[in-house]
Amino acid sequence: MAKLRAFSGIQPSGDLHLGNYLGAIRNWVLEQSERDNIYCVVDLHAITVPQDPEALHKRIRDLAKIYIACGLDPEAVTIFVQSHVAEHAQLAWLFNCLTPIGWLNRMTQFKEKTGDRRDQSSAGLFVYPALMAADILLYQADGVPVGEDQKQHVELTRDIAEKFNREYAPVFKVPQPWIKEDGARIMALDDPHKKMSKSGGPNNLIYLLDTPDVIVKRIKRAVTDTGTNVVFDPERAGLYNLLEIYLLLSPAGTTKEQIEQHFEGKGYGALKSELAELVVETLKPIQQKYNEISADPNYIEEILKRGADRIRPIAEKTYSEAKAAMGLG
Ligand code: ATP
Ligand code: LTN
Repeated sequence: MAKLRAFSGIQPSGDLHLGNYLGAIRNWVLEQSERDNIYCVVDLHAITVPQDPEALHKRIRDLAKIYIACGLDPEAVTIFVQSHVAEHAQLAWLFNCLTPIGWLNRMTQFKEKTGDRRDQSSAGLFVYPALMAADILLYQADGVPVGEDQKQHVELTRDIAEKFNREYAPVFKVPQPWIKEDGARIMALDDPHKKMSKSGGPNNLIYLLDTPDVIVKRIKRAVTDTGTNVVFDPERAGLYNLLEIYLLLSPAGTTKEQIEQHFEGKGYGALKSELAELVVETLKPIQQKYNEISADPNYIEEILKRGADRIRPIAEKTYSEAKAAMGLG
């Protein structure tokens, strides 16, 4: 039986953190052998907000290196840069013309990101979900492995595909959001009621390339409550978040009960120091691999070129079908 195709992407808009790893990349890595995988560095999405050109160029490469350092096998998985395949922007235009403004107005991420500065934000930021739909639909992906915050965008992608298929011709596969229950929403260390995020300030997150000292410091300072017993209680949001991270980084098959037993009578201090050790040990091989890959700049350039060359024909085929269905050309 043919493998199901996964497509996902991350913006090269800042350094990656533990939330990005646990909510997205780690799942890509764990399931890479069961699927046909396409993973993109979505640079066209990054320019929806101002970027320094030189820094952006570097961050695109750094993000692709992180994908590989986290364990994606570049021989088996396609890794590429969005702007290397022109059809993303081209199909996005067709979708901009197909998508009602009302659908875009409902996107909570846009509202959260712009707040009361909506009129100053770019038109690109507003139509960003149509570009994301183009990314996914160009490759006829079956599913989109992402964190919980992207669910609404994947649902919009489904609506766009269905509208196109209904009004023109059945060109697009309608994809599923692939969101895991555990890890889909890692919370900020300094405020467990907000998600861990690149834009949430330095004390809210742990970067994948942070040094052990910084990791220990951030976890020690993580906000918890005045309780003492270490149990998975969703009402105690800070503690729950630390335990979720601990569970996700523990060997496969570890249960919540085993973790609660392990910490019985030990208190929050013990949890924090063991968790810090676990995070440091998890990130160590990722950081080593990242440094290895960085030693040869040509390595990543070649992978990205090969990746785009490999999947461009799929994008070209889908785009030409969509164009023809709309009567263009
Ligand atoms: P920003 O702060 O700019 O919104 P971000 O940190 O949310 O950025 P993205 O680049 O938007 O990160 O997300 C990349 C991937 O990581 C997406 O699949 C997203 O769902 C996932 N992700 C981001 N933050 C978290 C989180 N706190 N928990 C789980 N998954 C997350
Ligand atoms: N919107 C996503 C990034 C993104 C994406 C995609 C994710 C752009 N295109 C296609 C999955 C599939 C974000 O901000 N994390």
